[in-house]
Amino acid sequence: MGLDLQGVSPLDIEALQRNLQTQFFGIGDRLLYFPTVESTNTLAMQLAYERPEEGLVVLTDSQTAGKGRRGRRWVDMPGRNVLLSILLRPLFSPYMLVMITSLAVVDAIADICQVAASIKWPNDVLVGDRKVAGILIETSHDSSGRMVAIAGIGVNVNGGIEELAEHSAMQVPLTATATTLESVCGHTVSRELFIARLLQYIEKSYFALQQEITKLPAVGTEITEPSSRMIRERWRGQLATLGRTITVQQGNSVLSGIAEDVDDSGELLLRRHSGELVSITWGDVEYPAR
Ligand code: BT5
Repeated sequence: MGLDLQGVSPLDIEALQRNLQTQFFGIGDRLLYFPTVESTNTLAMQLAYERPEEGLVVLTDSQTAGKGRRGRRWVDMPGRNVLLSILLRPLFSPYMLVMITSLAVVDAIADICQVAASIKWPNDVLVGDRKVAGILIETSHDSSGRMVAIAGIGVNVNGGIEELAEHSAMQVPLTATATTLESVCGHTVSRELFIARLLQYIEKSYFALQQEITKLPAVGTEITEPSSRMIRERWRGQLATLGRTITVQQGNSVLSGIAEDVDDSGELLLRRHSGELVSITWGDVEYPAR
């Protein structure tokens, strides 16, 4: 079955390649485009067994089974969004991948749309209180025990939110919770430029972290701030969750309190109304109506 792009153009891969300023990510045969796939994350993880090199980018115009966390769905409008996965082999912990990818999305939005986005713990990118992008990090290990990670990123780029909502059959209507870059910046956005910028930001932070682990500074070189500390601080600074009264849904249980801080591992420190400080490693944060 052909891809029904409903009058919109598919990704222009040549334009993307012309604009790519990365060293490895998506360069040459590390860029794979498919008009439609089940899920770029699933495909990238399958490809990891044949092509384990870091920086392989899988791109699509439409997913038939886009994945969110814990079995949830990621909805897209064919031909309008950014839907990609990057194969990585981090020497560092996956929580830092959540940080560098969400920061890269915030930075690309600022560059391309001149709009300030923020991060909702742990991995949603919001404009105002509406979700514009989601991130799904999945990991596995190869036969030598080394980690393979797939960083999946979905960004609502063009079209209005009503159109996006039409593509979903979700209990919570996306019209109430989501937005698109076109809606917030008032004009259509080049997906090719956005992807080029996004990959550049992710590659820069990724290699800085890889090098921090493999290299000690040579004698006589200036000792700079370690990249991991800078990234943690920037991520913390972009977390719109901090200081807010929140609820955290963890399966069937709900915790509430004030999001006081995050620790070095990205865990959320929640001050419960009883005064107790609890560390949250997973869950869905909601902001009750103010
Ligand atoms: C995420 O999960 O936000 C991760 C989304 C990752 C999507 C990318 S696309 C490329 C790659 N390939 C994949 O198959 N996935 C990745 P989570 O935090 O669990 O949020 C999922 C929830 O967000 C859903 O239950 C909906 O409520 C909401 N949602 C779904 N689609 C949305 C959209 N397009 N915009 C805003 N919210 C959406």
